[in-house]
Amino acid sequence: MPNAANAPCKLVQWRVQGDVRACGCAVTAVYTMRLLVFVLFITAVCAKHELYEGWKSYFVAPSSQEQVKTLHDMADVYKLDFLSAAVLGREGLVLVKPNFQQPFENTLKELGIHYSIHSKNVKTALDFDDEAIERRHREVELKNGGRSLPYDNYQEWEVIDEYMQDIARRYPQTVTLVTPANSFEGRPLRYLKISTTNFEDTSKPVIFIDGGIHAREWISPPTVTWAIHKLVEDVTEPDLLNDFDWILLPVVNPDGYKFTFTNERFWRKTRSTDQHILSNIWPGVDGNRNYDFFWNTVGTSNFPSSDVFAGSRPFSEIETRVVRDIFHEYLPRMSLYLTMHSYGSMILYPWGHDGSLSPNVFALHVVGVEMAQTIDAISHPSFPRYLVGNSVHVIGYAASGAAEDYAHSIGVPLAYTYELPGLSTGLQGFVLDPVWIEQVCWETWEGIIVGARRSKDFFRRK
Ligand code: 0X9
Ligand code: ZN
Repeated sequence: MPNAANAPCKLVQWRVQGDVRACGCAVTAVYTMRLLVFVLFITAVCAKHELYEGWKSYFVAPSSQEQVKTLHDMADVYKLDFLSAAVLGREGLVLVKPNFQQPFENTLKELGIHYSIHSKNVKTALDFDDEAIERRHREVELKNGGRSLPYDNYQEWEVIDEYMQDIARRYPQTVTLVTPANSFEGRPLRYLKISTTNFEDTSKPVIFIDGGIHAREWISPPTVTWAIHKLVEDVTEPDLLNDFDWILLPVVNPDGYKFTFTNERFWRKTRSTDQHILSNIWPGVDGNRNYDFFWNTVGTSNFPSSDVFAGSRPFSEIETRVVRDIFHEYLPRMSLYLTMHSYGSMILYPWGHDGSLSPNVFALHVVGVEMAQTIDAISHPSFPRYLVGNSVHVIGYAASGAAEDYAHSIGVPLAYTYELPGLSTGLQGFVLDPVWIEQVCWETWEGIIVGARRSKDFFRRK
């Protein structure tokens, strides 16, 4: 197997076409982005993933609800890290550290829970991922199709950030860049407002989509930047631009996201060090446990070493406060909120802390199913069909303090967590080879189109 760490670093290039070429400052911006991609790429391919030496990943396939629950309970005992939840009829993918592998396998055998090994050494699999990413970088010039942000490969934070600034400069009539705060480590937290009326026509519904709250879920931010692309650079659904105001926040958690490219591929949380006496040793809070909705009551931890540490209080994190403030600023007009996660091909709706249903469950379910059916109809056969439903019932565990629950609890009528598709067969790299990024983005956009249009119906009736 090729070792990406020793591979020569290649310059990344992509084609500049159409209106990008027509504008001098845009060309400069695109060259800046190229340079950024190059510099960041060197960092990425040189990462060695030593931390994951000897770790294994397993597919686990529970055959009853009881086994789903047992698996979930085993997470604490064996320090399991589920990259994709194991649900009935759909196997999950879980990382297991060396010390726990034998007892974990023994327990699975004892309980009759079916499993197979996905990767015998996670570090090796991550090196393989690096190689796939490098291969895509080599092909990028051929494939980029004139878009000013590449979808041939994972998008690093600096590249996304530069893209957002560039789009705002190039399309001042419709795009406003907002930077309400900096992240814990000082990166600008930015979102784009996209509107034909500068948000002044208050009869229009507002749609809010965010991504990247969980740092390691790399497929999430590109689905949000793709939405920007489709609303600004390549408008094939003009009604979506004319009839709605949009808020698009591709990376809620830039510190964590950055850390997954430079240090730990499977980092999930923020990077704050002020939340617990031990936060300097174990930084970070799970952003999706930090919202003020039954905060820290279920599926969370008080301990900062946990991947589901809820923080010291609701909205302890600047990153979640920024999202909260967007909800409140546009609440009366917000018809739809989507928060992009991975992976599992699921569309989840409230309530995620106890599995009970909202009074608006009919609308939530109908629109959720329509988005899923639309995606399934055009989806690549390699991806599983979408599952739609209440998050506890579909994903198999309860968790409080999540974004979609908070949004719905304060009055956003349609609020969903998307668990985007993943592929993890054999040694095909960890979750999704970069060749699939664009496929996921355009499929997901088809779902967003339907969700947006249907949200208008429900918004009028609000
Ligand atoms: O556990 C989560 O935060 C989400 N899954 S992930 O694998 N991306 O971490 C699911 C959140 C589901 N929503 C609620 N619990 N409300
Ligand atoms: Zn997530």
